[in-house]
Amino acid sequence: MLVYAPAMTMPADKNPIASLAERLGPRGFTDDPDTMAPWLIDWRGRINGRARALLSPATVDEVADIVRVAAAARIPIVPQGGNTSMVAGAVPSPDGDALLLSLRRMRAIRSLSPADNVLVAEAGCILSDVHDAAEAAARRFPLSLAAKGSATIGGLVSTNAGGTQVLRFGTMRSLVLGLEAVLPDGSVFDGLTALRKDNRGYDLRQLLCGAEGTLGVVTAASLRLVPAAARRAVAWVGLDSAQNALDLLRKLESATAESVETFEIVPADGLDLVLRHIPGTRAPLSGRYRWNLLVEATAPASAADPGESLGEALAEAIEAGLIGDATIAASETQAEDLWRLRESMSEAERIDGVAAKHDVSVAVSHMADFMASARTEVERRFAGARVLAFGHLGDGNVHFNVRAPAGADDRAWLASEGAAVTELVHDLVTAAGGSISAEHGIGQTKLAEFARLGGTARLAALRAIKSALDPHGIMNPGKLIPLAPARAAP
Ligand code: 2HG
Ligand code: ZN
Repeated sequence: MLVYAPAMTMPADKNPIASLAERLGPRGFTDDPDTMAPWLIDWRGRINGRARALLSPATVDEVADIVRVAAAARIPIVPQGGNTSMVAGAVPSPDGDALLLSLRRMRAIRSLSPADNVLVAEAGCILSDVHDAAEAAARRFPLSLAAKGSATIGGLVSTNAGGTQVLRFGTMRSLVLGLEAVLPDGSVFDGLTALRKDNRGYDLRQLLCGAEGTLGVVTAASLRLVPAAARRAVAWVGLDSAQNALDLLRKLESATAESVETFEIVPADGLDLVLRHIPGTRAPLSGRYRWNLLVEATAPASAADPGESLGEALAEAIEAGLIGDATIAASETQAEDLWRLRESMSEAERIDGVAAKHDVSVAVSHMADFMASARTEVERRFAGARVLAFGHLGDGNVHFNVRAPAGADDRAWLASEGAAVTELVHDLVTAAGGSISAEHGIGQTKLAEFARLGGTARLAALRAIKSALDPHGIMNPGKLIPLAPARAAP
């Protein structure tokens, strides 16, 4: 690991924007409003920003030059990956001061070492391209999420992404072995190691993971690979109790020698939304159950077929009355169809209307209780409000989204009730010892709630780290680090 000496403080450029345009050329610089427009609005279409220009550097040296020029002129930089943040973490502020920085031209896979089980990818690399490269080398990068076709490595690192396969191999943090990043003074942190052990003090790599671009720009990452999964078994389960789902998880873990990688929950009304809005989907079970689970177990070539042990364990669970019904995909196409039902959940909800979104976690064993009691409380306080809780039950993380009463004007309802709903849900999750942001980060939309509930010591430490590394506050300002308490945003 090598941290280059801090960049010399540069005198402020008289015309920094023109200098950057010249340095980056037409492929790397645009201030054309139409070209910039799609990148100035968040995925949910609720938060708009403006920017002076969109910069698309092709090398780490260009990124360093951009940061040096911006630091000298005190111009804010907003790094952006696939722009699928759920918390508007990559949208610049409406004042139009910032430079939007996209690393989509830096999309090379720099190296892949099967002997080390390490792949080095540039920040603009798309997650599905990393999956393909690992697979071509008989390996696997074991993190996945619905936006895998657009999410970039830089964005995944900067948000410490989770997704649908965290159960066995953890979130992005546990898969990043090293990073290359441009720090807020323009110096390059060259920490692209493949080391499994490295105790040289504070872990900059882990500081940058989940920093949401507030401590620098991630330009490349060394990623841990695992052996390819030669076989997988994908099941869809119908049952009426979320607590039974958790009991099933523990049974499956021992029955399948801990090969369960996915344990996702979808409520009946969530499945209804998917079937209504996503073309080509169909219900996998004949009955309608209060809850559905998507379960995947994988095994290397040398191990027993995970489908057999999964099938036996599910049959026993039906026999014991733990679950109502289950089906195991008989082909890759059927497996993909089951996955599609889960991965389309967010899109189906978005098509149906707006929601107060909450990305919460509690201890896995408390999640069933939390979902039931929080739902009762929300319905008691907000007549007709419809809770849609889905997601990563096996990780103790659900998206506890709350929609307007049926037939109501959902945008008007959200504007009048959303903040109060959010405060209630976050108060309940905090009282349960949980987190108000399990995997989506803080961004802009959770900032006020983080200020209210983040806790004095945590917030003071975050602010101290931020001001030590970014004293002029140029890196992604207005995200993650709350300045002062304010009202909640739904
Ligand atoms: C998911 O798990 C995503 O599908 C999106 O994290 C969650 O839309 C959401 O609330
Ligand atoms: Zn999720």
